[in-house]
Amino acid sequence: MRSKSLLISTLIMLLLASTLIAGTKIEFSDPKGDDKGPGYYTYPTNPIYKPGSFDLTGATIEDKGDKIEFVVKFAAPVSFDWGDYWDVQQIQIYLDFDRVENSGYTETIPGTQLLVDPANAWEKVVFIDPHTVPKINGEIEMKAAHMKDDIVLPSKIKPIGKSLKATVNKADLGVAEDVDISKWGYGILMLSATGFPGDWCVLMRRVNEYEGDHRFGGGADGAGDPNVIDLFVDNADGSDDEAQIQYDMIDGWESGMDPEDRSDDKLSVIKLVYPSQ
Ligand SMILES: [Ca+2]
Ligand SMILES: [Ca+2]
Ligand SMILES: [Ca+2]
Repeated sequence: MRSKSLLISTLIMLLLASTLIAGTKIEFSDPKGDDKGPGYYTYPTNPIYKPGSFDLTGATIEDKGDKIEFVVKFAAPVSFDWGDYWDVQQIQIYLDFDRVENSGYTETIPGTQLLVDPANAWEKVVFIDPHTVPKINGEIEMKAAHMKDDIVLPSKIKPIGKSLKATVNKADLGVAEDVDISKWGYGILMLSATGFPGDWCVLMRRVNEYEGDHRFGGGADGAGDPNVIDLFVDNADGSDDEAQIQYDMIDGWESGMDPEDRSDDKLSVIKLVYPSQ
């Protein structure tokens, strides 16, 4: 009698455990006010770049069975004045599936101008951009053909208030339905989208030495500076020290003067966030 009830309770526990994995939800936070890249970037001067538009505040990543839902939050409401689907944000989410040194890419999408630590080399990147799918695919084909199979577009993106919610099919990531997403590494980067990018940039807006109507300032006119305004770092609990960790992580870049000559550039190296660590 006793062993039977033990068996039943074991079965119930197993059932609960599998339900928990299917419903895995990861939450990240990011401090406010660190939307300055390495600590000294400034927004473009045109009023369409509302304060806080590029300031990440949090993210949730939720296992939904055959899909994963990514909600990325920032400090200002999404606007819809001139973009194809929304106006100014571009978000890249780098995923490290195996945490094996040098397994995957250490470069990022061309124009991002960062490298990833080889210990965190990524397998897939989710690309969240306000342009039409044909426009995005054309840009990837032209400028990032060597990694096009590993740049994954969400099946659905919903701008809601101060967030973008992107739904991604696990099949498009090439992972099994029972994968444990809490074991992955995440590199979530905030950039700005533009329909008129540099000819080696996949739809991201550049940072220059001086800010302009549609250019961020504080970087370089060459190509060595990261075109990233905010990112999640360390264990992404949103504590104040994460601002400085971010600044230190993506500072140290070097750039020549000529954006077309990238031989004299030195890119900064980022680490991803591992929720299970
Ligand atoms: Ca932030
Ligand atoms: Ca990897
Ligand atoms: Ca940050």
